[in-house]
Amino acid sequence: MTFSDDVLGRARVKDTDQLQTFYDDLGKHETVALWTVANEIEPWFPQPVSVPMLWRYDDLRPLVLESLDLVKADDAGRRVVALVNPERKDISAAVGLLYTGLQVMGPGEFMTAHRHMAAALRFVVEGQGAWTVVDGQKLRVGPGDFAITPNHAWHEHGNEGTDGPVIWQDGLDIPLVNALDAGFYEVHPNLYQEQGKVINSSLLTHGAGQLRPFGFEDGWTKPYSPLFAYPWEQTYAALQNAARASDGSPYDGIILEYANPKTGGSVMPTMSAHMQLLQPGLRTKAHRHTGSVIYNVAKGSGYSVIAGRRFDWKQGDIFCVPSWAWHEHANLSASDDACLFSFNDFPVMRSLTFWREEAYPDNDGHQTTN
Ligand code: GTQ
Repeated sequence: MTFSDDVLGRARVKDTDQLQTFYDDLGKHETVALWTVANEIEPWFPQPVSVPMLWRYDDLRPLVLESLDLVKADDAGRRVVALVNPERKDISAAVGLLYTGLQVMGPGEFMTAHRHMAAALRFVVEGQGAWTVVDGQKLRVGPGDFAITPNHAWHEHGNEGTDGPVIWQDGLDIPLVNALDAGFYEVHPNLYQEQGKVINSSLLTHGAGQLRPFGFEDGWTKPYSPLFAYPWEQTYAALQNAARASDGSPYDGIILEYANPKTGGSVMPTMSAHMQLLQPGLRTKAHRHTGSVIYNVAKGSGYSVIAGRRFDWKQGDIFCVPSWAWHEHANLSASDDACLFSFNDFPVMRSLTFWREEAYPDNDGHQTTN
């Protein structure tokens, strides 16, 4: 579909020498005639600057491991290889206003505590022994686990394993926070947090799904989930169970949102996350929506068609879908599951009433690839 701007109600002023002089005069006073920029700043529909991207884990992993020997984690602050959209280098975003990176920690390594306005989440890609202390609570996380670091919560990370490095994916809303000029950052006054005695206490207390604490742990008033870590085994079992009873979404297969057990809503106010199961041979239909999404292939292999382009993926690969881009997914295997972890800025879209969604109207719901 193409839209012409040459319609009543859209800016359609023809240039003249006299107007050009007028525009120059406006420019001298740091002003502009709205009608010269109106169609650009008020597009008919979202025009993301970010492009669809796929980063292959086979390409990134050797570089991430190389950084282990090159810089000390605490010297770097965080030893992270950030994934940057070629069109968003100015703000270090992977897509839209979302940041992502691969963080590596060697055996026995740990870092000092800090907090910032940006919210963070982690998806563990490989390695045993990772921990993070969030709000004074120590969480142990392993491959496939999802964990949150809500905004302004103190956090510090480490790897107490002995076998080898841990690599996890960080997801943060740094570009969003910066776009709103709201960034603050603090180093912990004692460098390290005091820790509660029980490890994974939020999981032990709040991790039983529909079985909620009754008459205790009621005082939670923070605007994020009291559950900080979501283990892979529980997540995968939930997907398999749902698959026995439902076909899931036509666009995403069996897809589950990591929820705040207090509200049923997203884990944090700015970002939400999903894990989805694409059953063997499944090909979803295309849709598009406002909001940006970053995926990590948790299991299996397949492909996604994003804005008409096919991206083949396998475990560990990271790819992104810009706002309002058509997208659909396929599991190529006839025998094996594929699982996609993803995180997004949907809570921002919803709370600001910016959420829009539509199904691909043609070709039985499938894009033609170019
Ligand atoms: O772990 O707090 O990848 O502050 C980028 C910025 C991780 C973190 C990143 C951060 C962090």
